[in-house]
Order: sequence, then structure tokens, then C-alpha cells
Amino acid sequence: MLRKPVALITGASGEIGHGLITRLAEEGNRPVITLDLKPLEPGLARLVQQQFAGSILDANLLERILSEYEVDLVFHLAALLSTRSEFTPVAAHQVNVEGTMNLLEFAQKQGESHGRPVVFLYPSSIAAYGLPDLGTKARAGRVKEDDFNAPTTMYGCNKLYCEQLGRYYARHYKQLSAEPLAGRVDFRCIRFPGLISAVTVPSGGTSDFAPEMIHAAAQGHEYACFVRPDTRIPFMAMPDGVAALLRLASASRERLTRTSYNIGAFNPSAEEIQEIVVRAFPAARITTKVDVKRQGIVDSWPADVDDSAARRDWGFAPQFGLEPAFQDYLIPGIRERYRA
Ligand code: AKB
Repeated sequence: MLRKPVALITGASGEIGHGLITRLAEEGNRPVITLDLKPLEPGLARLVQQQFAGSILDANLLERILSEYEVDLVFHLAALLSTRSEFTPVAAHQVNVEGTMNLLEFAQKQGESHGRPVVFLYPSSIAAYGLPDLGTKARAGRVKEDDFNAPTTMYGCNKLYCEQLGRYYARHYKQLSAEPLAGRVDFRCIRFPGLISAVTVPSGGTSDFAPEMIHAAAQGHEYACFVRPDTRIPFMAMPDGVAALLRLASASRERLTRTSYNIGAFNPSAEEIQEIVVRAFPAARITTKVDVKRQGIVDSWPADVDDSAARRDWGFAPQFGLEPAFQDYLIPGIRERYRA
């Protein structure tokens, strides 16, 4: 039986998966298969060729996918986010590290079997950084990829280590690429800022205060923001995050000078986000109730990132700055969502 070339998305029912499946279906270049514990919602399920229900830790399930499909593109999105990982660090390590290792081995075997490198997209995070204190964070400004790589959370450690694992597999591929049949892993990683979507609400992250604030206001719910008003980290509108993954996936390998890239779009403080939200939803009731642990996490993340390598190497250029993200995407999209 001929295996069919497809893209595989793990953790597909999560926030990024939602936008990614839609974009891949619109492009129509390649059928998509998904692997997740949770089933896709029906509107998305219609857009994929097959859903595999299960865990990235299930070796038998990965073997089955390997035998049925020729996967030449992997978006490995499955992960436990930063706050959740602090409560369950052992589970986080299993899912985030062992799960990624399983997927890298899976890609390696896929590449060997069809004789071409598998393009492997990995979402890392600003959590890979660890700024030691607020003074250093203020002085550091826009951090470069190789600076402050001392994460304070389990999730950040997992992400940073998996970036290195990916780099290992990519180097392995490079060293062997002179062989005509060398099929290995073409690992490409984006360090995402906090992502804000108009259609989904995140869970288990620490950048969640921004999307939670907006979605709560749109529904007329009260919201107690869990970080100080002066807290500042980078954010991005979800369509720009998805577009970046697709752009990096199709970039020419020769132009890539690194395996992990920062990307950013805007970096408002929590107070600035609140002001925009209150302007859009004047009845919004937003207070502050600092959660010390979560505050400590975002304080260790950079206030902004230097994404010049992504702009230079693969043409990263976000469509939405702060005001357009809210006025043209988030506020109309969220209003529509809750009206519906
Ligand atoms: C989280 O808050 O854990 C994520 C992230 C910034 O990676 N949204």
C-alpha cells in the first residue's frame, strides 16, 4: 500500500492548532492528520484527513501513524504550559520532553523511510529565558536568542532543552546530508511570545492574563488580573503566530542561520492592555489580585525580544501591531464570538 504524504499536527485541539488547521486547509497543499488526547471540534474535524486519539507518549500509536502515512511536515504543538507545569512538574517533563523526544525519533524514522528530511516545526517560548530580577529585565530590553538562557520554570527548562535536542537532530541531518538518501530531521523552532486569539481562550499558561482579561470583558464577567499593572512581556495576535509557523516551514533551508528564532509584535504592560479593553468594553470590571508565583514567572520573562534574525532569514513580518491587533482582530472577533 502506498503511504500518503501528509502534515502531522500534535496537540491539534489546542489554541495554535485551531488556527493552523484552518490555514493549512485553506492552502490545500497537503492533507493533515492530527494526534491529540482531545477530539477536534466538529468544524475543524471536517478539515483533516484523520484524527488519531491518544498520547504522544504512546509508542504503538506513533508506530501505527508511521506505517500508515508518509509524514514530511510535523507541527509538534502538544505541551503542558508554564503554570500547569509548575503544579505537575513530573508530568510536564514527561509530556514536554519525553513526548518531544518521541516525535523527533518519529520524524527521524519517517525521514529515513522516505529518503527526505522531515521539516519539524517546534513552538518554544519566551519561557526559555530567565531574567534574574526586575532591574536586569528593565536594562536588558529586547533580548537576543542566546542571552539569559536560564529559565526558572519546569516548562522553560523543558522548552530550552528540547530546542537543544532539535538542534542535535538537525546537526545530525546536516552532517549526513551529503549522502543521497540521508533523510533526517530539519528542525525549525520559534520562541513564541504570549499569543492572543479571538476564538479560543488558553489554559495553564502564565501569559493568560491578557487573553483572559479581554474574553472576560467581552462576556461581561468580572476579572481579577493575576499580575501587577506594570508587568510587561511580548505578545502577538494568533493569526501572526500561525503565519510565522507556516512561513518558517516553507523557508529555504540554506537561508536559516539558526534553529531557534525569537518573534515579537507588541509588548504592552498589563495596565496598557486593561486600558484598551476598557475603551472597547466600558462596562468591564477589572481588578488586580497578584498571584505571587505567577508574577515571579512573568517577571523572569523578557519585556521584549529581538527578532531581527527571523526578519532577516525568513522574512518574518507581523501584520498586527498593538492597536491593529485589538481594533482589527481581537475586539471584532471576540464580540462576534460571544454574540454568536
Ligand atoms: C505560557 O504562558 O506558558 C505560554 C507561553 C508564553 O509559552 N503562553
